[in-house]
Amino acid sequence: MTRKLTPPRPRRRLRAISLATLTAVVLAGGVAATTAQAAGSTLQAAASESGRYFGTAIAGHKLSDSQYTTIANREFNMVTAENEMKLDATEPNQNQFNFSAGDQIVSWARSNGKQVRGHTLAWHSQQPGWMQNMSGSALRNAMLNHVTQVATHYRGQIHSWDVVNEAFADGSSGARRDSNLQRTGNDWIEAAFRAARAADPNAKLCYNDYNTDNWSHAKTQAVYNMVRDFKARGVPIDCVGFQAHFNSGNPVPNNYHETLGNFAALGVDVQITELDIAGSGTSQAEQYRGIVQACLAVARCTGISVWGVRDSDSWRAGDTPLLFDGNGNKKAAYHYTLDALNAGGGTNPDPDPSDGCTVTVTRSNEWSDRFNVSLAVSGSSAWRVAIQLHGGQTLQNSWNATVSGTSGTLTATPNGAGDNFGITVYRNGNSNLPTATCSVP
Ligand code: 9MR
Repeated sequence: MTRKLTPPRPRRRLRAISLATLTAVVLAGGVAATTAQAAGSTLQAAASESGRYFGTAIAGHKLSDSQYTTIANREFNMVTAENEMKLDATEPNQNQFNFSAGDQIVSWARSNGKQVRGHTLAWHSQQPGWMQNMSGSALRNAMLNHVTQVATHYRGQIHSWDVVNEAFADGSSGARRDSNLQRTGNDWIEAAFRAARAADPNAKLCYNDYNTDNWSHAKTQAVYNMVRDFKARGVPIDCVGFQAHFNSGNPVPNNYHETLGNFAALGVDVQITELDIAGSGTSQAEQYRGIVQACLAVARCTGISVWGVRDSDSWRAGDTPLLFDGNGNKKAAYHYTLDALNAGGGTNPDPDPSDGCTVTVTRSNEWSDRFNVSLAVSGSSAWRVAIQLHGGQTLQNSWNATVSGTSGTLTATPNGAGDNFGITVYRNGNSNLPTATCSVP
């Protein structure tokens, strides 16, 4: 069976407006909004609003952990096998293939309605022992046989394959990474892509790498030049995967959107394939928001996958780089990511901008029991903002405005401190970003 990605829709699908939102808009004196807030309540639902997927790496040995599978099944609709489809797992002895661990993950994914990214067919790392010791045409042929056999086994079940992984060197050289595969000849990458296309013509074929996020880095430029050359010469490549493993030594670049956009302009999809960001709290959350915003700004950025479910599942667990803590609780990074997917930019815009002023709503700080919301008014210095809290949420505090009400619909008016104000909201189990409508009284 062939499953193909629906291309991102140019406009978000309109979702049913909730009674609460409708009431808020009517109470605020506005016209019932025609562009309701979508508010997908899971990562996969929110990403689907723009036709994108949201995925995770899955480790087969964790599929018996019900907390793990509950979160994974609820939040994600794309699955990457963290290790189970790699070369050492699938061909432990030459020409003896073992697909049991990979099949288990594909089976879990498909029985739960999820798509699968294949990872990875040709890589210098995690080669089985027999391959590590090979060279020359024997290695080239063994590599091509591996690509063919594995892609054939999974034919029709893979959304995108990381055909070749991590083939460029780090640092300023812009060179290919030295490896036994590279020493078989510079054309090994395109040979692998051609073999993968022949074996599974419907899978999207990706080149996947890390440290390729900053547009000005030599490695990014080198991969870009290879993809441009492949497109010019008709080598079958459909996508570029950006692993996106970030920490203080490799921070989220502020030109990420430019990087994704420039690759997409070559005529390939771009995918964020292994996202994790070392850190905690608001600072980590803001970086996740930036990544989502960069992807949403590029039409051909078709999806985002994080590299694990909970921090404790991460290959760098000590960096707490994921969206759920070790107990399965949603972190600030989760809420910022969900907001950004829902609103296209991490803000809820005024659903009725026709009545003299507008307001945007942005999450701005997080604690376990409460969070801050920043509201920015424009269009008039005389304003009245109706803020719709979600079910359970209550007001703790406000600043730079006079705010009345404690739950449901709050009303804010200027108190002389300008047009930017804020509130602190107790979650009481509901972390959705409030919505707001501005009018001129
Ligand atoms: O998360 C994977 C970890 O469990 C393995 O031990 C490791 C072995 O190389 O690979 C990790 O996944 C890597 C991925 O396959 C390719 N990009 C970098 C990932 C993190 O190291």
